[in-house]
Amino acid sequence: MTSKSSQSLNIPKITDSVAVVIPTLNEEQGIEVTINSIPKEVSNLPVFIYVIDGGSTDKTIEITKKTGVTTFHQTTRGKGAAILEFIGQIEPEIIVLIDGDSTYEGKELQKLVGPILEEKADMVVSTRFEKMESGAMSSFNKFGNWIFRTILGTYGIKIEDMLSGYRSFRKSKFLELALGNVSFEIETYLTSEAIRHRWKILEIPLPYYKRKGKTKLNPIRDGWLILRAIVTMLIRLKPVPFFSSISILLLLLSIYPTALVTYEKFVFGEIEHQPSVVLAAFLIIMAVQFFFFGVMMHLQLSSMD
Ligand SMILES: Nc1nc2c(ncn2[C@@H]2O[C@H](COP(=O)(O)OP(=O)(O)OP(=O)(O)O)[C@@H](O)[C@H]2O)c(=O)[nH]1
Ligand SMILES: [Mg+2]
Repeated sequence: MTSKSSQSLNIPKITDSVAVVIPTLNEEQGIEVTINSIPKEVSNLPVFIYVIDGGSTDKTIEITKKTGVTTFHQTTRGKGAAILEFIGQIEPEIIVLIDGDSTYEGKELQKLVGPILEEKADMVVSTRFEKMESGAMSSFNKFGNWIFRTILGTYGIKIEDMLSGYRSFRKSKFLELALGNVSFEIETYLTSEAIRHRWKILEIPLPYYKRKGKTKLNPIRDGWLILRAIVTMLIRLKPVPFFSSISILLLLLSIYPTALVTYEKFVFGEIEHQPSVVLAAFLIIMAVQFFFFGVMMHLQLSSMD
């Protein structure tokens, strides 16, 4: 059976169990393999599979119904919105997210669930880069991932694979997070909120395969959304270092006009490039403003903790 109500009627208490949540949008080629790869039980807990569909027009729904997994129909748009819309209605306490394109190793579920049950981690993330099948990720996406990792690393946030779609956590802890309105970039906001709430994040390298079917990811549009989410993340998590780097950049830009007008003043007695005075003053004032903005943000955020 596949409706929400029948699921809760048939299974009276499933909080002590594991939910594998699969967001799908036209995944007829990968969904069955994904579902079949998921074990029926881990750590003696039953595993329930929930598909949240974003309006597939291919055979995805037909296949999920045939395999008998609970299928929700999203009323919003985007993978992140799909998860946020239904996660509160999913009964099991342990949640595992996995994509429906058969890129992740469903049969490794134990590795994601075990550390949560043993309280060794609040979130377990399967990282993709170490055991990636050749051709599973485009060079452009690899480069994007490297940029994001480097930006975060510069600010002391060591996350190997922030964008992995295969991860586990407790539902009760997830519901405490302020995730707001996310469309696709749920992984970034989830990571950011998890760090802000001081979750223990455990990253484990697991295989990552070439997707079946067509990607829903638009590298430019989604790359931009992810970058925006990263900037939001840095403002929230590292306000002083983040705004100080803008200050330093502005101070560096001010060196040339400042040096020019100072040189003219001392060597020729008057300043020929008057606009440079305005530019130098503007850049220096902005640099100071950004620095204090970061400090104020830090004070504001620490008073909210
Ligand atoms: N419910 C729902 N699922 C979505 C939506 N968009 C994408 N998905 C699913 O989210 C999962 C991840 O999407 P992908 O297109 O594989 O994105 P990706 O894994 O980052 O990109 P690839 O590298 O191409 O695999 C897949 O199972 C998609 O079917 C949506 O709007 N709603
Ligand atoms: Mg994928």
